[in-house]
Order: sequence, then structure tokens, then C-alpha cells
Amino acid sequence: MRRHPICLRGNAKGNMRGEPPSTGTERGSVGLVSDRRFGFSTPFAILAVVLGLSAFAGISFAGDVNLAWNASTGAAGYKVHFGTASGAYGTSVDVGTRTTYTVTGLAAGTYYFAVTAYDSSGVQSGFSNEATAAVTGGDTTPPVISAVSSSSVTFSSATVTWTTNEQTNSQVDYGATASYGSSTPLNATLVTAHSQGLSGLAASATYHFRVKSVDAAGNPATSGDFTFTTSAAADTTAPVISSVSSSGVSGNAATIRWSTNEAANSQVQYGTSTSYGSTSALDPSLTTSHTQTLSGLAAGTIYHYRVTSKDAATNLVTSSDFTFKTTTPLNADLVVAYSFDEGAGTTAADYSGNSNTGTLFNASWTTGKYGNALWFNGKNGYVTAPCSGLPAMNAPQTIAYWFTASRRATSTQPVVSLADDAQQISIQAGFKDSRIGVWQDPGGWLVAANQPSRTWHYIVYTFDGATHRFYVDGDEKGSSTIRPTAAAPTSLQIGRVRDGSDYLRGTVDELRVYSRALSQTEIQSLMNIAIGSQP
Ligand SMILES: [Ca+2]
Ligand SMILES: [Ca+2]
Ligand SMILES: [Ca+2]
Repeated sequence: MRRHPICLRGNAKGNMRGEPPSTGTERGSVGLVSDRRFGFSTPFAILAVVLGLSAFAGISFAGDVNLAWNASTGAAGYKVHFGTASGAYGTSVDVGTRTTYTVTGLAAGTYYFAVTAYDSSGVQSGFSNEATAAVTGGDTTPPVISAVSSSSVTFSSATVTWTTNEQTNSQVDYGATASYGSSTPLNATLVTAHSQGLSGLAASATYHFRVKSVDAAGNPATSGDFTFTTSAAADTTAPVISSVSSSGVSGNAATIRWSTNEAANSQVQYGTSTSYGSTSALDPSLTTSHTQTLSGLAAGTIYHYRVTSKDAATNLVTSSDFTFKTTTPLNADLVVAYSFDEGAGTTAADYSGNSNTGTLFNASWTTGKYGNALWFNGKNGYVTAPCSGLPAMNAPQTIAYWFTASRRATSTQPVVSLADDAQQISIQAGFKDSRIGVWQDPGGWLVAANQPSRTWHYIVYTFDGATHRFYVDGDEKGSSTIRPTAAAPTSLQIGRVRDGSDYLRGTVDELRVYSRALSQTEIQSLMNIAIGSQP
């Protein structure tokens, strides 16, 4: 039996321990039993394990342990043994003839190492002395950050993403400068694909950010500086409306204008009450100066309206209520209209459409204010006509005509008499008691004025249901609120009263009767328009 006693020499610190062989005395095994018998007289190897943990720090990593030992004479190779309990080496590695070795990838903990030598016949020595190493931290390699980017950048938020080559937690530092100042909450979940949302950002601002990843062993990595710029702030403010106005109001249309303090679209809601009910066509163009035309309106009607504008961000504003009143056409409610322009014959056409054709008796054609007119002789000249559509005496009405007196009137001289056949009740416009005006019979003056000069004058009487007004040449000369008789006329007389007791001496032209009270403005318009050319 060939013996290979092992002499364990001291390690670097000079302490050396001899260990009994783990196997018996059979051939191929280390015969420490024999060695004990024969002593360590024949050294096979001189082994001393030196841990190079700190000495090799420059090339080592946490989790790695560097070992070195003395060469043993006659050794064909070495085996490194290690485990987590002293003397219990669960792992062995044949490292060949080398005398240094690095055990890698160890988890944190305390490890125990020893080395054996074997000869060319495979006979193995006993264990060398035991070296220990405390592995702390394990992984000391920081993560590698890549693919840092920002996305989904809005006026107040952004998303930052990145990847790491190992699983790490996630956090982002951000701020107005590369000094940052704000951080997202640490997301401790270990991942390699990272996403962090940033919120509460300022609009239209440039942000600096960096990402941070720490691996499970606590090795941190921080990216370089990146930036993104938030978009402009979202518009959440409705436009402000000003200068709402109506203009160009006619009998059936009106133009509505308004301004807004920012570009917005245009629409008008309108109707005969504050419930509106109608809307103009929406003009989607964005402008600060708005114009909408309303058409198809009813004449002489008060309209309520309000305007709406919506900005590009669909913030809507609606104005308060406004009103306008459509105009009434001059021919509205015209029930009798004689131009007396025929110039010949015994009839006078009614242009009102009511066919109240006048029949002439001893009335003469003459030159009028506009075209021709009729002259009444003060004795037996008159015109009589039916009175279709003529208002009752106490109903709103207007009697209007051009007149020129041949001489100053001192007696009753009716120009127009609207009479009730049955009771001879009448409303008469003309001269009475040296005045000019309108009276009811029986009764007296409803309203009157001094006689004007003996030239053409435009004489107008209106009653709106409450107030009588008397105009000469467009100027109001008198008014009253006398309650008139309720009789409805059944006869229209021009130039006399129905019973023939009084006759007019003078010229009458452009006689109109309305079933409504014209305004002074309308009267002033009417006096300049001949019936023949009235729209
Ligand atoms: Ca690492
Ligand atoms: Ca806005
Ligand atoms: Ca005429």
C-alpha cells in the first residue's frame, strides 16, 4: 500500500489544522489512519487556503469568493470544497492544477472552504485547513438603465418609461430644472419594464426628469437628465359675451350682433317669450364678432332672444334675455284707402283690398297733394261708401287725409263721418265750432286743435283703445282719454254727415282709415307716401 501522508502546513496566518480523512484506508483513499500511525513524516502536499476576498476586491463581486492555496508536491490536481457549515462541504469542484479559484454567485451567508490534493493515481489527500468567508449583499452590480422616454404628455401630466437589465423598483425625479425637486412615489415592485405617471404639472412648461432603479440587492442606478414640455393648458373658461344688439329690424327680420372675448361660434335662440323655441342656424366659424340674421318673423311683434357662443374647447356661454319688436308695415290694418287719382268718373277705388268703393255725388276732380283729389262744394257734394273692415267707434283706429280748406270753417263741416245707421251715432273728423278735430255725435269733441292755415295739411286722428290723439302735419296737437261710444259704423261718408245736414267745403286727398293706431313715426312716414305708391 502506497502511502501518501499529508502534511497540512499553516495558512497565511500560520494556523493549520489537520483533518482526518473522510474515507477509510482502502487503496485510493487518503490513508490518514496510516499517517497517524506513521506520523506526518512524508508530506504529500502543503496546502493552505487563503481567502482573497479583500485582496481581490478589484476584480471581485459580492457573491464571489477568491481562494488561493499553496502548491503541494506531487499533486496532480486539487479540489475545492465548500459549504455553509464548518466541516460540512456539500459542494466540491475539481479545479485542476491551479492554485487559485473564485467561487462565484454565492448568496449572502457564511461559507466554509477547504482544499484537497490528489495524485496521478487519484489518491486524494485529506482536507486542508478550513477558511471561512462571510458573503454579504450578494449582488453588487447596479442595474443598467436603457430606453428612457416620456410619452402621453398633456398640459398637466406625462408618462415616463424605461427598461432595466434586471428587476428593479421604479421612481422618477422631476422638476423645472435638473435639480428636480419632485419625485414620484417609489414603486417597490421589481420589474424590468418601468412606467411612472407624473401629474399635477404646469402647462406649457419644460420638465427635467431622471429615472431611478434599485435592484433587489440594493444596487442603485440613476439615468441621465431628460426633458419634456407640457402642452398648453386646457381651456375650461367659457367666452364672455358683450355688446349684444339688434339692428335692421323690419317687419319680418332682424340682425343680431354681439362680441365675445375669444373666438367662438354663433347662434341665436329667439321666440315670442323667454321660452324662445326657435334657433338660428349655427355658424360654426370661430370669431369674436358675431352676426346672425333672423328671418320669417311676425310683423309688429316683440321677440325675446339670447345669443350663445361656444369656444374651440366647447365651453358654452349664453347671454341674458334681450328683446326687439318687429316693425309693422305701413299698410298693415289699412281698411280704406282712397287716392282720388281717378280724375274722372263717379267712383273712387279703395286700395285697401276691402272693396269699399266710393260713389261720388257732386264731388269734383281736382289737383291733389299727390295726383288728383276731390273738391267738395259745401252744398251737396259728397262720397258714400260701404265700410267693410272699419273699426267700431271705441276700437283702435286711425283716420288720415290731406286737406286744404277753401275758406275758414265756422260751421260743422265733416270730412269723414263713420255713422251707425240705426241710431245715427257717428264719429266725425272735420271742422266744428271753428276748430278742427274729431267728435262723436251725440256727444262732443273727442280731441281737437286750432284750425291750421288754408293750405295742404296732413290731418290724422288715432285712438289706441285708451287715448285719442290729433296730429297736424305729423305734429301731435291734442289728446284725450274720453271713453268713446261702442257703436260700429255701417256707413262711410266723405264730405257730409249721413243725414245731409252738414257739408264740407274744401279739397280732400289720400284718405286712409286703419283699424289700429299708427305711431307718430308711421304718420310722419305716411304723409310722404302717396297711396298709389304705398307698398
Ligand atoms: Ca444587480
Ligand atoms: Ca375659453
Ligand atoms: Ca291723390
